[in-house]
Amino acid sequence: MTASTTFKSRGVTTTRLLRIAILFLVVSAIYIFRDIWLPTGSSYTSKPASTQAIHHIEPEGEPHHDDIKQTASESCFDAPGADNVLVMLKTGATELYQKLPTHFVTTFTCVPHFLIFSDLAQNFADYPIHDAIAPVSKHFREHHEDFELYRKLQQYQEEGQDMSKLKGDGGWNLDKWKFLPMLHQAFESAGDNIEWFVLMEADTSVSWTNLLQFLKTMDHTKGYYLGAQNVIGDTTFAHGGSGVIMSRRAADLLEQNRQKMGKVAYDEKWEELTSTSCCGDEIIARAFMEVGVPLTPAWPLIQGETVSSIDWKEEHWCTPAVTWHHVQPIEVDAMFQFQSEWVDDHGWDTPYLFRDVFAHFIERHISVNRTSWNNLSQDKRFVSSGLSATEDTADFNDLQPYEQEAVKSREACASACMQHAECVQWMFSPGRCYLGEVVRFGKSDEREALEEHWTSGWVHERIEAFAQKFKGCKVRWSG
Ligand SMILES: *[C@@H]1O[C@H](CO)[C@@H](O)[C@H](O)[C@H]1NC(C)=O
Ligand SMILES: CC(=O)N[C@H]1CO[C@H](CO)[C@@H](O)[C@@H]1O
Repeated sequence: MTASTTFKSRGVTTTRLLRIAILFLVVSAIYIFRDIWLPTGSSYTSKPASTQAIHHIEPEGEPHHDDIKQTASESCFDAPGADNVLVMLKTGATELYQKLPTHFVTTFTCVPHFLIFSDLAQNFADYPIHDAIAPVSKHFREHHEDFELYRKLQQYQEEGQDMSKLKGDGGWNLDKWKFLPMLHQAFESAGDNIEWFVLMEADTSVSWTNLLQFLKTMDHTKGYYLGAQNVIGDTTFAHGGSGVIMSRRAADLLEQNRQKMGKVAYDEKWEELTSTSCCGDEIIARAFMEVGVPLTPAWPLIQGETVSSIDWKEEHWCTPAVTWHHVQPIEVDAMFQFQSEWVDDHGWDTPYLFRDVFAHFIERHISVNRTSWNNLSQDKRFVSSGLSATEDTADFNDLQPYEQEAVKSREACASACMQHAECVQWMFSPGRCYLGEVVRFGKSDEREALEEHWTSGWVHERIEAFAQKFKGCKVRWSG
């Protein structure tokens, strides 16, 4: 709307004002009565109505189509399948303010249904944060040593103190108690439209487009419990931080079993098991096993590494990248921006693969050598005899002459890499030369308190040749 059109004539201005007034009333009504009209349960947090309303307002006057280019982030809320997924984010009160805000302004702007679970009930702006631990029996909550932090958090909340000060104070012991109670709360409150449940943590990054496309490859009426496979004792479980996916059928089987046994007896049994287990994600696997739903391995789609630490090898290259773990807020944002660009260019039915992530984030950085850089090369280690070495380092005297030479300079180390046919990257610090047979980007060690910093380099032609081998490869959806 511009001033010139407004002052054209009185008639036009009045009609316009009327239209704006009606629009305003409609939008206000939608906002005020949204709880009645929208079928979501009260435990659901959906996108704030103020931003949702933006979708309902038509641009005033002459539409300027080039000004209102629909970007991925505007349309992502309506992405196909989005309405059938409930995302649960597990966090803790000590890290909440550091890690949660980024998710709200990135991934969660696309997620119609999500629940935040923590170890303390509170609000974060307009969003309710649920206490996952509240349903745990009183005798554990009030007396068990694992719950010391839980009790302390409540005291800090009452006293209006900053909960982040309690960081590192037994958060790990408390964490395992959140898992199963949290699933029950989500499973019980989910609307009929929910076909998939996805559990993530505050340091997990989820690709919304790849996740939705991955879910489309499976049938939610079958029992699925998926994730990055890990083993403890004789339990194979989905690693929590990498992300866990559960079908509606699996959720229903679990809840039916709990009903059948009686909720109180069931919960008591699993609390006892939790008290002796190391980890909540392992407990989930056992609870699903009990109802005949074993883990379906989903690594490497579901990933425990970051873009910097992952080994860019064959298994990954043509696989869609669904999650990352141990990510910082800046990485959550970077992946979200990448996804938005990707969807703008490719729509919602083409997944991006690890190789696309590599092309976007890594390729341009590895054409140069980097000083103060630890590239995580570790397949061959040459260490001069005077220096401390790890167990798997070969005896210096057993090395080939050029390998002994490699510990003397970065040039010699780079040249040793060229002499090993499999070597694609090297890292050197005086007295040490490590070679890598798979690309890992690594990170700056400039700020680390090291006596000697590393210099790293990559063999660009060999990496290029590796990438060429998979040109035109088929998308690998199975783990
Ligand atoms: C990296 O360093 C090695 C050893 O000094 C050298 O041979 C190579 O040319 C350098 N590569 C680039 C891209 O500068
Ligand atoms: C995987 C690996 O090689 N890690 C090493 C990276 O370099 C640091 C020193 O900068 C070592 O402490 C790590 O063991």
